[in-house]
Amino acid sequence: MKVQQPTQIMGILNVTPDSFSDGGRYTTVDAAVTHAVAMIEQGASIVDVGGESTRPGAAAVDAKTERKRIVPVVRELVARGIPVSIDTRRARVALAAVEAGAQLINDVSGGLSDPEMARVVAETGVLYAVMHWREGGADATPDYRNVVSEVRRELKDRIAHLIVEGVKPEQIIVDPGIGFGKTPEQNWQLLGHLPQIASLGHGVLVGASRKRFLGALLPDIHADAAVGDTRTDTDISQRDAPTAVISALAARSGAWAVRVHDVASSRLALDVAEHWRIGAAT
Ligand code: PMM
Repeated sequence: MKVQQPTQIMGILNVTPDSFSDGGRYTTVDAAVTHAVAMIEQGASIVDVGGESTRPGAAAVDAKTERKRIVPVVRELVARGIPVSIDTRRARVALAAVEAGAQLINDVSGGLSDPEMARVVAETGVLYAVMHWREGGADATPDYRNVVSEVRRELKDRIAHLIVEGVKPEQIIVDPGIGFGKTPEQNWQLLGHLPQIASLGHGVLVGASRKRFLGALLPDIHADAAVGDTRTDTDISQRDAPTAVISALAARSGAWAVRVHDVASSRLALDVAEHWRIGAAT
């Protein structure tokens, strides 16, 4: 897989019992594969398999559990010719996934969680998505003076470290880490300044799908106390429309890929953005 335009879709496959929006659904290999095949049919170019939830307050899993969750799924997807990305912060889990055929390592900690990660990336030669992350991850304190320049600078530092460790520039993809220890305002600032992140000279991956800051845009369907106050599937899927709009705008800002749960709505949004681009160019 190469970093290229137009904007690609990375479909999310969380094989965890507790991910924030789809946790518990794809915990059998069969269910996971069926969902991955559907995402490819709907227009995803790659499926991002994750075995550890990164949501705020999520329980940590050990490496063995994470590996046992993801490797059989990666193997099955690769056997069907589906390009696979592995969402992990652990070098050994990443290596096991690459040995099973994964083509991209997606590390939400940008290499900060595991000092061995850079070596695995350099030795395997696969693509590496470096997400912006500070200690504490989703629970980190959002104490930025200028979130865009600080995220850019910290990503630049991570890239410099990776290059020293032998990773090739063309292997590196950057991600501003939307929702990870950032306020809603900071998330919007990062999205609004994606070209500044792109100016690092690497493909940009954007992961805003169904995140909490989008929920704040929706009408308050819990206003009536009699309706109850538990979040339902409908509440979560209402975030797919704002997610799709972000996909289209991210494409206009030159994103390499968007990481989304609902592939069909983002596919449509990207197709609209592409027709718009062609319309403007002809
Ligand atoms: N967000 C989540 C997990 N992995 N990876 C990248 N590169 N970027 C993200 O923004 C990102 C990620 C958390 O969302 P999920 O629980 O829905 O997977």
